[in-house]
Amino acid sequence: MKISAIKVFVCNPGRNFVTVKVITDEGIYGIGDATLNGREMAVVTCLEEHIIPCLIGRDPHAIEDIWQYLYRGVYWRKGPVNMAAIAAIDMALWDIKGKAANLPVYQLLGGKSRTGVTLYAHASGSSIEDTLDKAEALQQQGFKAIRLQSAIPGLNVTYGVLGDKKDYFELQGNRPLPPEETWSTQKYFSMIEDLFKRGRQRLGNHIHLLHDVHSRLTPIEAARLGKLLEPYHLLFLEDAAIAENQASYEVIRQHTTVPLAIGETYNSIWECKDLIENQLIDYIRTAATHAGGITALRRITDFASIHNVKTAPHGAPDLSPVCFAAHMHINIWAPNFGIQEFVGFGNDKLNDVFSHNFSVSNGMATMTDAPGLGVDFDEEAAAKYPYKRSYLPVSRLEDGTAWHW
Ligand code: GCO
Ligand code: MG
Repeated sequence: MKISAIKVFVCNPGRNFVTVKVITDEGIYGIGDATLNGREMAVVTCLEEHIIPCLIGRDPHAIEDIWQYLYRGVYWRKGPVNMAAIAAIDMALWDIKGKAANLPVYQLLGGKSRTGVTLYAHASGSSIEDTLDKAEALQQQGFKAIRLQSAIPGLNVTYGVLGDKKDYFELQGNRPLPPEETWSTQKYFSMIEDLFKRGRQRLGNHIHLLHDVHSRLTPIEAARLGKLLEPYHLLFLEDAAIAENQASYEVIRQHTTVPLAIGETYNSIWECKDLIENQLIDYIRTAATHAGGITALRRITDFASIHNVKTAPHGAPDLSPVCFAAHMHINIWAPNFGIQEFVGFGNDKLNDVFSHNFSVSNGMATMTDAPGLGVDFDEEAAAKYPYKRSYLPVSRLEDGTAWHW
């Protein structure tokens, strides 16, 4: 079998997605997700101009060699653009291998370690009351784990809070220039404990609660938050602070037993190596699309497992259902799987473009035994939803200082 062509598609069925299709001379093709929000076209150019010409005529079964060829073989390693491009090729090759073997990808990884994938859903409200109403509705749908986020009184906008928008696609789908939002640590601290205190009172002790700080705190502030939230026993606190300096998580760890999670923006194992090796985190949140595909995620997963770190792959709406499918296969296999983030695939346009074989019931995702990844991409449907330049918001402190994501 040989790779005969590779096509790249950019479409916007709600928000932008970059999808790769690797086609072989035997008619089997594979699909991969290369979406890098706010920098989509950079990945398209990387693929079309620099990567695809090197792959035509190669054996698609040589997944590891192609991965190393694209990673080690170039002078410029890592980086989000490069790794998203490698990731999409890698996912597509696993899809092809599964289809050729007539087996779902998880069988090629080692088979099932569990019957289904436990999900955590999002409750993001315009007030604590609104967040808890949403959380209660999710609990009634059967979700066993819920992320609580609430608007911060005194700030005009709080990142991720839907307001009058029906979903994240409507909230973030089309912003031709980056909106700017204001952050205040002081105001955040005046709300956050109440959210979890009232959350526990209303939702009970059996539900897993989570929270995402979106890296707005410094390590010592994150340590304070961890201590403050200890009585409400979170499953994890996510992105409590930036960890470009991985050792800075020692500050948080020294002060609190709140389980810590990080990694959704990481592009390689090297960005989480010290965090994992020194057991400074409890959950690693790397995504197949951004960390180099299934091959790379499998390696991070195994490395994490020997240091008591579980996986909790990123599952935001800026990852396509192809990435979600890749996670499903890894999650079903991984001995140290923790939990999968899930925001739902309720958007009709998205379902017009991508078809998939997973379903959700009682807070768990399961999938059929379709060969490969079990997802498909409709080129004609995608053509109806052209790319639109779009950005995430930029965060500033109240005095105008540019702040962390
Ligand atoms: C998450 C993420 C999202 C990101 C989004 C950016 O945990 O789901 O932090 O909230 O903000 O992926 O597009
Ligand atoms: Mg996050």
